[in-house]
Amino acid sequence: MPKTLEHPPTAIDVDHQEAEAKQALVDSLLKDRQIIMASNRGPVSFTQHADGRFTARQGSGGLVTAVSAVLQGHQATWIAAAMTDGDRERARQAEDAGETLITPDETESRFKLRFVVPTQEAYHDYYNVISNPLLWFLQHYLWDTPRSPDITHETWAAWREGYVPVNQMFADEIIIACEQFDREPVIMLQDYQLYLAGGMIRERRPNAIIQHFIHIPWPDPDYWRLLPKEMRTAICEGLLGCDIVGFQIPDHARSFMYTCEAYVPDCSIDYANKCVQWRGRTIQVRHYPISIDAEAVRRTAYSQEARAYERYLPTHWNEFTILRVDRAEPSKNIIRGFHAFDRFLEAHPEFQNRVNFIAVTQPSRMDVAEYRDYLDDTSATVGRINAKYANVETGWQPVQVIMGESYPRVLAAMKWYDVLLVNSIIDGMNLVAKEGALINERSGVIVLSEGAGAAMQLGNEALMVSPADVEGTAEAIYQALTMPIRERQRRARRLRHSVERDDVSIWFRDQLADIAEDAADHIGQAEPTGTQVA
Ligand code: GDG
Repeated sequence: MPKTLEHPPTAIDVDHQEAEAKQALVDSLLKDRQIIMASNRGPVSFTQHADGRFTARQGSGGLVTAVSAVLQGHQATWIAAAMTDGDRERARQAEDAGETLITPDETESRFKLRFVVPTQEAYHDYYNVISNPLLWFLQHYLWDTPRSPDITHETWAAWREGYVPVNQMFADEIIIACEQFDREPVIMLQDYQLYLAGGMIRERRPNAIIQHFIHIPWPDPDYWRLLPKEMRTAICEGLLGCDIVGFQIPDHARSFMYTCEAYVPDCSIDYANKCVQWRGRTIQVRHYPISIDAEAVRRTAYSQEARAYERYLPTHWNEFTILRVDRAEPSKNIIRGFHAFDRFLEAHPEFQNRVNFIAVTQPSRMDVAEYRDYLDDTSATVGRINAKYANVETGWQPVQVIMGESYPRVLAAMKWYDVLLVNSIIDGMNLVAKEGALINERSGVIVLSEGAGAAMQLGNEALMVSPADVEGTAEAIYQALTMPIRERQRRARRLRHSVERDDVSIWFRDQLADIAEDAADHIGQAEPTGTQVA
């Protein structure tokens, strides 16, 4: 006899049943199927030492942090571009030895790595001309449009000799990797460097299962018009080669559908069911807010290495501490954050000498002039504010910059803030806000940009600011520093619970569950594999 419920199902029962159903879908999808992950930056980068030995170091950045965490539990092949001399040399040796896959670390990692090795010129064009200054800038609304960008013959050359061929190299490597498996693997492409790869794989492997997740915002079609028609259409069509295109939040998913409607002539959009019909196929357009691996973040935050940093970091703290943690990246709005701090000190001089603003900054994309200039401008702003307020008697300097790359140090610093400032102009998600919410020990307040994807989840408990609003951001800093402790505690508790509940495993599970469900017909047709067309 079926068991009768003693009470009607609660929201928790329903959540639990839904989670079990999704997990069952994922388990059946991956029972005898592998994952092929592809991203520009790999999970590790290699350094070769004088004795010829290689050491591997985990890469930084939001994508690698999140994807490495979810892949630990799976057998997967990760395809990435060789970015350093060490990577290139390691890839060359692997090829000479007939080693098809590199194991980054024999003991811990279950994924294997394959490098794509473009020439340095092609890589430069793909990464330093198209991906970062063009696509990243476009997708974060970073242009000063009366002056930039200029799309010139040089941009076109970089597109044709860099972006297109490097995407083709990724597609080729992925196809080779697919051929090793009996069942069609799940291909998961990551981000804006690989927009053309999905379409290129589809051409040669019509039954491939392809999902593409875009970590960064997707602007309105009007802004995409700044890219020549051939480029923007190629980007949309490349993505429409996939089965599912995923974004961080619904707004970005919707903008993508509008952009397809505007620039892909033969497609039709079903906004209600969130899909695009194109050339006889249906492409799902979804959103999956990315998060952090709460357990792993805590492990690192309380590791010996992090604790070692905790011994010297307190020299930076003051009675009140404001923290920001970012790559030296224009979209993170670092300079405007300092302007807001300057306004705050001006408007509330009683805080002078008692508050420190610590910026943990990681130099990024230094081969791109805009990034070098931005870092220079950041340093100049810090110098100006310190010169304006420094107290020669007490030795107080209001702004301190900790430069370099160390994930344990970042997490160690996050334990201590009273205010975490995340004022990005626009941000796909922003993992720093979630890490801070999880591990801060002082019931610190998060001042969060309305433009960060994280606002969707954390917006109720953070103090929200409009990214260009210097005055409003200064005021939010003041409000945070003067907030009664009970309110700080209440907000901090809710933020922490929210991040604990929706961690990165859900981001990953939901994508795979959708692949299992929405691509079910298509997976049925895909067995057995190897139906090559060209
Ligand atoms: C992109 C999107 C989206 C590690 N070492 C250092 C360092 N880290 C870690 C941080 C954080 C991550 O890097 C940075 O992630 P964010 O999400 O804040 O930013 P992006 O790198 O721009 O990531 C973003 C993300 O992809 C995932 O989808 O959330 O919107 O732009 O985990 O702890 N950070 C710093 N120094 C280090 O040495 N500053």
